Amino acid sequence: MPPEDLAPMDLADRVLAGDFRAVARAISVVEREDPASAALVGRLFPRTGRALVVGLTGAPGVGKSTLVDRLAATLRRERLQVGVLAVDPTSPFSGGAILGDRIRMQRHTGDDGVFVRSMATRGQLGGLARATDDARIVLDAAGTDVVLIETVGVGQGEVDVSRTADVSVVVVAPGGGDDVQAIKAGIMEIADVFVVNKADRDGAARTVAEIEGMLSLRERGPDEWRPPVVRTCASTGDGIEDVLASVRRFAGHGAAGDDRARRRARARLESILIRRIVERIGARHGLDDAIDAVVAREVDPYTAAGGLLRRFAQEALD
Ligand SMILES: Nc1nc2c(ncn2[C@@H]2O[C@H](COP(=O)(O)OP(=O)(O)O)[C@@H](O)[C@H]2O)c(=O)[nH]1
Ligand SMILES: [Mg+2]
Repeated sequence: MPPEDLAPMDLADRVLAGDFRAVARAISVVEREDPASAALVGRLFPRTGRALVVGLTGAPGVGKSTLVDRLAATLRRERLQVGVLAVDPTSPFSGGAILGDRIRMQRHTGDDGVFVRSMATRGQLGGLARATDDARIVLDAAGTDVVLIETVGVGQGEVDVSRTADVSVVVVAPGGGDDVQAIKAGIMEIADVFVVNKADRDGAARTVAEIEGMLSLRERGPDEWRPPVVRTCASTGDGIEDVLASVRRFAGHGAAGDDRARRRARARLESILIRRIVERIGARHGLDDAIDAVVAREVDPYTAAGGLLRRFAQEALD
């Protein structure tokens, strides 16, 4: 039976058997938040927890896709199953970056050990982080050893997406003073490993020095992780092994991983709770009326929210 026609439980079983077509189908299901999502994730979740999820974040053009391609090839030589998720909110499906990724990744198509997928953007970034987190569950359950997630680091939403990873790699290239500015503006905190790609270009040493300079300004406890700065030339493959070694070292640095898993679980639970409560309040307790009242300045937002919550809680007690 084609995966499109399968009931969620049968689809889940095919995913667990490692069937790539079923994996693709299951990711579509979670991506559009099909009603079958919850049942599917519920079935898959107990069989997850094995995959190492690596996020690569950085400005467009720094070489993330080229790096991902090289990393995937290296992991394949170790006979590991690899999943690649390309998440690029600045570029909807018609956009150049994803098309480029598709073409570049074709080197791996036909290789049963690499699953490549672009995540569609449905407008809001919160949705993208959620969909990526669910896609991670699908790939993990399907027996993927390493999931590589490529995201464009331009705003807060991308930081959210990168937090779905166990290890966050921030990629920069020399020449763009912009890149280092961007790091200062926020992605600094999420980096577990820095990669200065295009090390064949002038200015690579300076970019490394700038990042090292920023890192040395931060105080750290004796056992606290200090992000290494790795130089690569993704187009030739130089430094790829070092990136992998740094990623694995971070993954083995226990405490950090537990903390991250907890934060991720909290974010997931909170967002599901908020969504469900808002949906229920909206459907039964007059969220739209309250919105009208706030717009008309008949009531302030705190009082309106308090009233809605009271009615919601009252119903739960009845
Ligand atoms: N000189 C040089 N060019 C590179 C390197 N890595 C990638 N590129 C090129 O930079 C361009 C952008 O790479 P891409 O992987 O698409 O960047 P992304 O937008 O971050 O995914 C492509 O033309 C690559 O061939 C490198 O290490 N050195
Ligand atoms: Mg790319």
